[in-house]
Amino acid sequence: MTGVNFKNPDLIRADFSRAMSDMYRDEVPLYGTLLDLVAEVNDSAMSNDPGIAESLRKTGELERLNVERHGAIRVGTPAELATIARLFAVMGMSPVGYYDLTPAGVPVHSTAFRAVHEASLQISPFRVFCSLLRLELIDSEALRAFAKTTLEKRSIFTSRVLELISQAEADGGLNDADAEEFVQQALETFRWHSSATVSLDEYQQLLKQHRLIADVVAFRGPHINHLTPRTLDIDSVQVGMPKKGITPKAVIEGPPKRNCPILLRQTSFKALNEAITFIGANGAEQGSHSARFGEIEQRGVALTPKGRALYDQLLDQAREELGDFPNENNAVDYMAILERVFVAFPDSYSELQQQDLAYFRYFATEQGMAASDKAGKDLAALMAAGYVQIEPLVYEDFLPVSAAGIFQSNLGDDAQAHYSADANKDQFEADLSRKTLNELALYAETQQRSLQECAAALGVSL
Ligand code: OOG
Ligand code: NI
Repeated sequence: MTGVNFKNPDLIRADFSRAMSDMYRDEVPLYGTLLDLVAEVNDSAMSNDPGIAESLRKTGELERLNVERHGAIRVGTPAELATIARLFAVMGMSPVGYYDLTPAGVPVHSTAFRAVHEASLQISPFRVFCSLLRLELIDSEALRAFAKTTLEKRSIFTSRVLELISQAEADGGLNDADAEEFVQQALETFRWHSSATVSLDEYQQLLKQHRLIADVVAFRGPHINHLTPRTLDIDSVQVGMPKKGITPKAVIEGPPKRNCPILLRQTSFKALNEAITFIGANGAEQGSHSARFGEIEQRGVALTPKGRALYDQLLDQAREELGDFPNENNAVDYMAILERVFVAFPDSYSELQQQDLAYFRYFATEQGMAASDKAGKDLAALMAAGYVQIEPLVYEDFLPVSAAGIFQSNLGDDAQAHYSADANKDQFEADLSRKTLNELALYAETQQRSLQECAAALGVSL
């Protein structure tokens, strides 16, 4: 009988996330050091403020905190992108959002594969930021043709994983044994290769065009280039990194430190320089490549369209005042400007809720369930009476300006090309062979579900 014994895709994703983390920790020991530091900081954040742990427990985030991470890959062709989407779908991950990185001088556009329902996110919030190289942005015709044929020759998926994807699509899922094999086979796509598919000279030409182009074109597969654990206190991790022998990037991307964290703050350590064997007419040639790095993130509340517009406006204002991309030389100034400018962003959950700036989950309190004077009260009145409590809905996505900063800190400042190309979501979705989901609609749906559950628990209509 089909359909009965399929493994839950959320559990396949959890297994895959664990296997990926183990592989990366073996390959990049500094990532293991980072995981230890983040665990220490998270433990002390929770023991210093028991309210944090309580709030995380209520929303189900406590269980997911230690397994939480995101990664990133860069693929080279539409066919690779479409197949990666099918691979992630087996694990219950859908493409959410569209990110255009060309304004920041990076020749890619991207989406994030992740689970969309809060119950699935609670089992495994693992996400992958996936970028597609825009070959049309290579201006040398000869190099563009070389890149295209090189990419067309490679196969980034094992033949077994392709079979298992088709099987999952045809049958509607995978049983335990097939799911286990799927995880092992899928992992191969993300593995590092210390040998290139091109000569050192070809690599250097690609590199000259753009570091990122070399990273995508010169290798057999889209190696995972970082994995990012989630911390409850990114400022402490930033300060703690050098003590563990890790050098962080100059500025934390995203909003400044606040009482009520919003969206996403991120920092990373620089990519390692790793030895690579290139092919050569007269035998192998030795060289190196840097791509793999470590990153840490702190997630805050998801913003409504109104809140996001205010965030974008304040970030623009801070960057304009700085007059340059944030870097090592202006980092202190930038942080000061950012903090000053963001004073205009309300910093209590009640203001964020009342002004419709952020998304929340609503919970009926014991007092509310016992009360007899609920009928006819609206949400604000129920909250004022202490019958309903709110918890922030965590932001599950990425930020284009921050992502650009992360790319840049690893590619080097020399990687800032100027492209006149525009965002091209239609082309991206055609290449992906499906639509990307709108993240704001997903948050609104989760908020609505929680309002309905809350109303049902209280026996009122909201
Ligand atoms: C992806 C950079 C973006 C983030 O967390 O914003 C990213 C990449 O370097 O491929 O991972
Ligand atoms: Ni990242």
